[in-house]
Amino acid sequence: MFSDINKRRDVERKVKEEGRLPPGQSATLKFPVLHYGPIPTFDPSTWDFKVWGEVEEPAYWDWEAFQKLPRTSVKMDIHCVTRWSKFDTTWEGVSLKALVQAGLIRLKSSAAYLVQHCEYGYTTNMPLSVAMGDNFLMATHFNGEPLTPDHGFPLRGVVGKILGRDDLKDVYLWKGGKWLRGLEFTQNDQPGFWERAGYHNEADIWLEQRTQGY
Ligand SMILES: Nc1nc2c(c(=O)[nH]1)N[C@H]1C(S)=C(S)[C@@H](COP(=O)(O)O)O[C@H]1N2
Ligand SMILES: [Mo]
Repeated sequence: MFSDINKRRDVERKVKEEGRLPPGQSATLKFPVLHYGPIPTFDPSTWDFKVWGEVEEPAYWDWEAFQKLPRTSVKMDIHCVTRWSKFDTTWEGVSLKALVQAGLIRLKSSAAYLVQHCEYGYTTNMPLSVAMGDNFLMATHFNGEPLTPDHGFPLRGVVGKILGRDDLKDVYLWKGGKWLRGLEFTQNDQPGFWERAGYHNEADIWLEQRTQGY
């Protein structure tokens, strides 16, 4: 539809003027789906969430217990390395920073990196400083609705840019693992699925850290 095309152009012009369009990106009004492999099924009676590694004690929550964790909502712009950006997306779920502040996860001082562990063995890594930012969320809801299966239902990591929070590090969306099942804290960096496949380890969207060695 012509009106959709015009609307997309208007949004792109606006975010560009506002300095919100990272280099090499274009705005989309759609919500593309990107992942490797099949979409897992969800069974609330067997789903669980584990936290292990450099923590004082491992944590374990089943689906019911996970619902009782403190919840946070955050508005962000999300940026995929395949060059689409989606603006003003609202996510709701559980923040790692909030869990740590509430003493629900007790990190050892040796914890320096986070590995997100997802269904089918997908992993992605980031420094603890990035994972503890307000722009990393373990999300159950997108724009007020539960996630759809293709976007990571029932739980996914999501990372993006919070307007005005220039103190935070902004990384590409692959650093948010869909169908998230656990967090591992490590002393040493452990490149994840796309990072081992040639994507950049740090993934800064403003520096266009897309791939390694090209
Ligand atoms: N489990 C899993 N999570 C994943 C991926 C994947 O292949 N598997 N791909 C990542 C990539 S490359 C992107 S851009 C985002 C896309 O999220 P979306 O499909 O909700 O847009 O998911 C990320 N999370
Ligand atoms: Mo991506």
